[in-house]
Amino acid sequence: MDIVLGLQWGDEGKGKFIDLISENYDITARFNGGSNAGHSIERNGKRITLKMIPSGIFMKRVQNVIGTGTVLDPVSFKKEILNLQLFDETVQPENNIVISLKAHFVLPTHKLLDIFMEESSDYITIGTTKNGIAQAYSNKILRQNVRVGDMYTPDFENRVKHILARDYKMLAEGSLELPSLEDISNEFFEAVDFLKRFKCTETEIYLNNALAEGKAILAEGSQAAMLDIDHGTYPYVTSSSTTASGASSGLGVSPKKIGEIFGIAKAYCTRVGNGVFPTELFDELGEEIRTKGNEFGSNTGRPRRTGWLDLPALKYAVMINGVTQLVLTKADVLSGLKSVAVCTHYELEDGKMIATSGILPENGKPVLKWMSGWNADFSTMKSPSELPEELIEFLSFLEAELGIPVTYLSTGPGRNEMLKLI
Ligand code: 2SA
Ligand code: MG
Repeated sequence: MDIVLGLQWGDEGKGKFIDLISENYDITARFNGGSNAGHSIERNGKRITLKMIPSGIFMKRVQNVIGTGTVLDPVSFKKEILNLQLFDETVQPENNIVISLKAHFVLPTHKLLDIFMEESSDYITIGTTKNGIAQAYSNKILRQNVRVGDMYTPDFENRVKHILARDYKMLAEGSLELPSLEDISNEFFEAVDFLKRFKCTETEIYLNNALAEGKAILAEGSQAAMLDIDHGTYPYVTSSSTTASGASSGLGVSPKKIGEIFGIAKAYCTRVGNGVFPTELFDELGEEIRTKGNEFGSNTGRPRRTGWLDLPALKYAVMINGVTQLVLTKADVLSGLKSVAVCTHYELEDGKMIATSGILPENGKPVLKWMSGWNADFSTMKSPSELPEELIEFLSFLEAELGIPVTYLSTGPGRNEMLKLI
């Protein structure tokens, strides 16, 4: 099993890369997160953002697994499937999606509680996507939640109704305008009925049997290393394991079965939501990168914060994930700049330099190395031999610093705008 992971704060271009390489696999599998993901894929000049559906969905022979480590919102999933069918009427989601019986449900009140907590001064404001992710995962950990497999049991409806009514009592204490309990409940159960059209099974067994038959699996990470619940910039993180070990536990596939680990990073950094961002640019250049790179949340439309590449954080992400190949995206967005910067260290007040870290120390500041910028027409580029010298130097610098090869370089948003370097 190979894995694709984001190495920064998300939106590195995972969807596009997976769509491209999924033809080499029999199965793509999501192992974490839920509808908070936004994996953008371009097809025939049109763009779609997948939230819960794995990015292999456009390959007819690829099966797409929604694994045990995910949280599934049936209401959002139903909308996503209907939207997908409008986008491309040839896809056959009912034949190509396999869902874990052990994946947890996101309930309608989880989403309302997410909004409630984000807006209440009693809680830290994280800047979530308001998809109820933390609420579903916390109820899973509390052992109070319902799972996909529960929808086949006779007391499912009662259990869900009980949870919804209980959550409503808490929500009623706030000032949030609430939809009627009956409406959200009906919408949820209708969506659960829709979900029953899909194959729901013990995906651990499905995946391990597939491996035993020699099939190739690609695990698709959502969000990214610096948003990992354990290893990210807590508390400004998502609530799942976004790293390589999360793929193993979220799918029930042994770490011994893991092969290549593709880490995706942008040539600069972006972050959406709150939290530390050592190399953030607050000036016009930051705005220029945002506009040129179309750095807006693919689902929520939120403007993304922009900044220079953060090597200490990237080294940390490569280390904890055991990344074997780096895929670099968005270098084309920086084209035309006279010089580009990379943060190589965090410098502490006493002059001590930190080269690898998942947290910017409180009294630390980023140290920037300036390199010559590049200028090229990436839209017509067909071969690595056309790469400008300055960019080749930038790539060599990254390879030397990270100790892994850069094997792919994205040259634009389109499906085929990707160069294989090695
Ligand atoms: P949540 O909703 O509980 O997971 O939010 C917690 C933090 O995780 C961040 N997060 C994301 N960051 C970047 N991209 C994400 N997906 C969408 C996209 C987001 C969008 O691809 O564009 O459309 O806005 C994503 N999902 C979660 C989030 O910003 C919080 O910092
Ligand atoms: Mg995204």
